[in-house]
Amino acid sequence: MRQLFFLLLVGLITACATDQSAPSPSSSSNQAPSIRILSPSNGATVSGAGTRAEVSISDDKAVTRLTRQVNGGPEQDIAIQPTQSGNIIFWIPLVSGSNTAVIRVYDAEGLSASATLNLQVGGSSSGGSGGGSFGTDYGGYTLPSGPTYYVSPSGSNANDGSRERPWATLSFAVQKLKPGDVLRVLPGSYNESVQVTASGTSSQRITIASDIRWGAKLNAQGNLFGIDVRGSYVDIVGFEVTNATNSGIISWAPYNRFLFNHVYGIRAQCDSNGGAGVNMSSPDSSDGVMLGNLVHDIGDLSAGFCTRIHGIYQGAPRGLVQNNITYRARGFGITSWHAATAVTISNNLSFANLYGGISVGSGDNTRGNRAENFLVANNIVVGNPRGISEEGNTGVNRFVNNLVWNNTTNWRLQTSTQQGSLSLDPGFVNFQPDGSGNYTLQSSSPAIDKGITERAPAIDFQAKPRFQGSAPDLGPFEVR
Ligand SMILES: [Ca+2]
Ligand SMILES: [Ca+2]
Repeated sequence: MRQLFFLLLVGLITACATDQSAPSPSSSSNQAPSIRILSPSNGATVSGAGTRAEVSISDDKAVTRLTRQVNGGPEQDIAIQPTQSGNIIFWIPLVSGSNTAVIRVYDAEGLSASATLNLQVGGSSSGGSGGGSFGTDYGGYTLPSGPTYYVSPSGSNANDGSRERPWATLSFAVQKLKPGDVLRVLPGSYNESVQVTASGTSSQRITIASDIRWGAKLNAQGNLFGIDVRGSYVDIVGFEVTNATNSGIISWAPYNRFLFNHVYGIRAQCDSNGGAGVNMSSPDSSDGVMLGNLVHDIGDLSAGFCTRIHGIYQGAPRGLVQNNITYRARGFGITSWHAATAVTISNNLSFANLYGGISVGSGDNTRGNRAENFLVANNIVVGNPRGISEEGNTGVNRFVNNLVWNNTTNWRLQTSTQQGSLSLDPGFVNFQPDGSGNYTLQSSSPAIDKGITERAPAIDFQAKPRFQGSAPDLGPFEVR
């Protein structure tokens, strides 16, 4: 309340000041918006094909448009919700050498302000900035601009959750969230298992995000789950999660989204409970999205394969499983079971799992569902015992333009056929079955421009634009 009053006071003072100066060409009561660049700093040298940027924007009414213009190219819109003030994170694509980026904000009346960044790109230009071949950028993904709260390992749960006075634990912070709220979790270690019971709405989702991709490292301390989502319309974004004994991130309700997380070292047992890295196996978790996650080392690999422990697990209707990288799970890298039907599995990479790469199936559910009307497209599946298979109760599914290579059995379909498949070396920059390689595609890769556009994600693993060249590339990385 005090903050709101302060803003009103500042608004009044600013408005009065303008009334006494030269009249504005539009309306004397409308102020131009303002913009301040928080990162990177002007003149900085960065590596890679671009950089994450953060700006602070404000207007007396609302900023309605944000754009970037790089090296004199076209002015490109960055998707934002209208906001009176907020911080926006976005991606600036860069080329080797000197770059100039102009970031501009507009209000609804068309008044604008801009800030200019001069940036140098040095060194290697492969992958994103930092983090090895997987990259750790949110790219073009931006956090929504609702009421925002913060958590920091150096915070206190006696604080008010502001940027200056952040809370200390996720478990405490998530109890405060209401529809439309954004929780930004600052980099550092969090030793806790988090249960989210709040729900957003279809127009006011709740966002719980690591402020920097994989910067917030959550150790579940041997509890069943790392992040356990019981509510609906909740986004879990960019966390590193490890040391859970059933699942890293799990949903029990519809309309949740798990985006850009890194989940590994999940020690699920090979029993009737099973487990997964990223888990939407509950028949109640329909209409979910699992996109851009890196998931590996799921289950005790030394004990051999287990058909109950998977990298990514879909068990409900109409899910989207896209742009994920999954390897070294005891079962399938990506699987569906229980009540899964009409699921889209596209642009994933699944390799070196102990049972199979991707499976489409249903069973063990009380609702009588059959796995049918799936679209499985644009995936790369390499070096598994089974490549792509149908299991259990299946109907007619579509398997289109997938690359399957060097699996013991590339295809094992029951009730469907596949079209447009490739069985060729995908031409990774450096394939290593233990995850230490670089899984972007060489410029000579046969997987470039071989995807279908139907239901392909608009962005890739690094949240760079998917639609480049004549068609989407296969796998999680769009090269050109
Ligand atoms: Ca204005
Ligand atoms: Ca392409």
